[in-house]
Amino acid sequence: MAEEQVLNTHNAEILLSAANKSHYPQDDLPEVALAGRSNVGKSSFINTLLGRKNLARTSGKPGKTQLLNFYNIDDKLRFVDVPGYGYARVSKKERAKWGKMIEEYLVTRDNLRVVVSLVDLRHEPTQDDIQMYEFLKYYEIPVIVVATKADKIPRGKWNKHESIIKKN
Ligand SMILES: Nc1nc2c(ncn2[C@@H]2O[C@H](COP(=O)(O)OP(=O)(O)OP(=O)(O)O)[C@@H](O)[C@H]2O)c(=O)[nH]1
Ligand SMILES: [Mg+2]
Repeated sequence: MAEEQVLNTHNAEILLSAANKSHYPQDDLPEVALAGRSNVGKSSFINTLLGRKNLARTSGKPGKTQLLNFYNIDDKLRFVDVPGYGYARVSKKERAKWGKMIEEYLVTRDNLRVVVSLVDLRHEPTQDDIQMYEFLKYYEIPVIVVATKADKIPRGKWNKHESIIKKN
């Protein structure tokens, strides 16, 4: 592989947090967005991929990520940590605001190449998970479904739970 194509994942940093379009980075680097229910492990997934403990802030309490957080990976691509949906303990108004923020990003962002949609392997996909998947399909945004928290169920049940997710 030519040297300029190697991605140095150690060279990663938070770039900015955005509440709307006017704050997005203005260039044409490709972006990978992480979507999923609040607390499913989006921020943890970014840290795991990059081999970092605490680059993306995580929390045992849902609702940690409240803005679109853009991470610069080696000046070649970005991860975009998106606030989680389905978090019940925020007001309706607040939830509508988050929904708009996420939708604006997903629908209008030319840099977006793929959405990694995280689901909890322990449970059937929620209505919100299914709605997100259908939304992405409708807008023809490529999506990769990744299951988290596999370590919380016995290995022998992975296949069964995987097929439940695939069925939905
Ligand atoms: N056991 C286990 N715990 C996990 C896994 N992924 C995440 N967690 C834990 O789940 C909690 C939530 O993780 P976050 O990465 O903050 O979740 P998030 O999806 O970013 O949540 P919001 O920012 O609220 O939308 C934390 O306590 C993590 O340590 C996993 O694969 N296995
Ligand atoms: Mg988060």
